[in-house]
Amino acid sequence: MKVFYDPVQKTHVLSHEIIAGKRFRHHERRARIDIIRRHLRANGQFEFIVPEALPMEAVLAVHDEAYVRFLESSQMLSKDEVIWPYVFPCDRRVPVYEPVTVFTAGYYCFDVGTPIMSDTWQAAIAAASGAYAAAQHLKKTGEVCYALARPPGHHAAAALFGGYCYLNNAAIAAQYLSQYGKVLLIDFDYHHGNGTQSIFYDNSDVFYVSLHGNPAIEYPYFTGYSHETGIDDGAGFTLNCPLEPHCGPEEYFEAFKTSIDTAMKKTDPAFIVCSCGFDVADKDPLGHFGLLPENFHSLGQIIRSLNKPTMLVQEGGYLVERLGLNVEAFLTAFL
Ligand code: OKP
Ligand code: ZN
Repeated sequence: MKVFYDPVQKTHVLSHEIIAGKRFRHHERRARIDIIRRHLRANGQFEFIVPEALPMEAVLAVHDEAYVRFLESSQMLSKDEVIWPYVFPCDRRVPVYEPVTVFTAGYYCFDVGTPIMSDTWQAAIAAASGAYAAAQHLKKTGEVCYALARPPGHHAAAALFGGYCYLNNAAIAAQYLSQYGKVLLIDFDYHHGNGTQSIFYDNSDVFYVSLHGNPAIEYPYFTGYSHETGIDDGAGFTLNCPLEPHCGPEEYFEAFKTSIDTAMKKTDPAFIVCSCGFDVADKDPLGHFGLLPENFHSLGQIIRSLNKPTMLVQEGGYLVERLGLNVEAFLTAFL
């Protein structure tokens, strides 16, 4: 299986984050990449490819131009500077102004866990390039492939970063593929992909289906309820399945099969893009569905059995010591 990954993705380094007022070492660590690479290398059935930089049009097909220019301008930061948003213009009825200093970066942001450093842009572009290269490879060959994306993408909307995400890697891939046929975007990360949902909310070309922790008590809290089903052309093309934390593998798989079945009947997709969040793993510090390595293999088998051209994009997964094993168990189901 081809794996798209660029070492530049490791230059983005996050020190800490504040969750509900408490300081933690940041969960989105570079070691996540290392352990996945180590496992896939040792397995021997994976071919690593450094993607070419994606065309800016592919980014702008998903993200607003001013937002992209803002992110891009962060390359001008010095090595020790950090843009760390902490004030957010929530009432958008009054005109708000484009950010000019670190104090106004909240204009394009929705949480305090997602700082911007001088290397953030190049890492985000490299991750998005991997997803785009995977989409091109899928279109050309129909072969399953995997983008080892970091930073992740599914919380990033057209003009918002947050949830450790800056560019929406899976959405960029899905948007590209949707030129050639309907896309089913399956998101199994523990957290609702508010960004992906937002990007395709009024679009019937990409069906978004997500299973995630109940947003009443789990990040990102304000979206992911089952009554959110899309608007305008996209009405009926979003399917959210919130589950209780600690529901366990049995209930999870039942819900997974039912949701995917509903989505497949509604779209009959030409392509599947899968946002793969391994924070549904047992003992993950940020997710609580309790999936074991063998459960990830089954998850892969279910997606494979849909029998559609499929590409896989890495999202979350923060239990570093298990992440490589879990990703390997999942991916080998497609071989
Ligand atoms: C990114 B992805 C937990 C707070 C967690 C941010 C989580 C971001 C997850 N109480 N804060 O894996 O969906
Ligand atoms: Zn997550």
